[in-house]
Amino acid sequence: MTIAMERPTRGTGPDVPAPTRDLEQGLANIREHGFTIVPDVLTGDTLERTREALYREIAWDQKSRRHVPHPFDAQKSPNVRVWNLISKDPLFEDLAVHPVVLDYIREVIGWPARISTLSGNINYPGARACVLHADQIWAPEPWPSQGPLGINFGWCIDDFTKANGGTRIVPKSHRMNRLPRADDAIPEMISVEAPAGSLIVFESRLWHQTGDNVTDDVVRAAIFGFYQKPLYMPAENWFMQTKPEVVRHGSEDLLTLMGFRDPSLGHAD
Ligand SMILES: O=C(O)CCC(=O)C(=O)O
Ligand SMILES: [Fe+2]
Repeated sequence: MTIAMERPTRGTGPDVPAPTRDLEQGLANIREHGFTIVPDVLTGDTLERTREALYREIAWDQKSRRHVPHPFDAQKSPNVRVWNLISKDPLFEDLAVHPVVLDYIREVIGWPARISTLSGNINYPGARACVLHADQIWAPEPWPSQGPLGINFGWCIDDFTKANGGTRIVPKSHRMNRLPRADDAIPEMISVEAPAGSLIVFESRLWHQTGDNVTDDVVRAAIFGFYQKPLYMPAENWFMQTKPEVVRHGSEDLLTLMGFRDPSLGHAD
């Protein structure tokens, strides 16, 4: 499909809710716009150590030639994804069960939920936009009218700008309650611009994509945590890839999200 590259607006505007730390306001933003931005969730030393840990894992993946291109990303684009973060550093476990994340999960899709992925998405200079999509792409249409089947959390590990490929969003597109189609009119998009440490929270029907990184030397690193109602299969296979020490020592919330606790569909004892 052809994607509008122009008219992304920055910051706030009529369709861009102001960043808020207030849960009720954030939930109202998600209902109205499909997304909300929570500022200063990671700060100071925690943000710095999380950034170091992410860049360390990227370097290791590249050194060990593990990088596998993701089908969403433009071919030959310098966009790198890093999987299975939960097993790679306790700092990433903390992101997966951050209290702000758990609050939104409970309110938007309910509890227990499943974590589908926690992955790094690093947009290097020259990286091209990924395909416009909604994250519940796996759900056959018509989608249920009651609400989203999942919720995504984008951790800004570096500053997000329009130029370095901050996530592009089609505000209110969640109300279409379907995937974008090739014959849709070109949608108006905004580029999320937010400082490192911000959290972008968007429900799974919202149309969005990684932006183009048109800078010469500014990297945009992010971590995306996607959660869904527990009857859907996670994209990452936690039973296969999780380190034994995480299974032994992870928090109850984490193990519930990964399927190690809740004795329902697809659980493991
Ligand atoms: O990289 C981004 O800004 C968006 C990534 C995304 O859409 C996804 O991982 O589902
Ligand atoms: Fe997505």
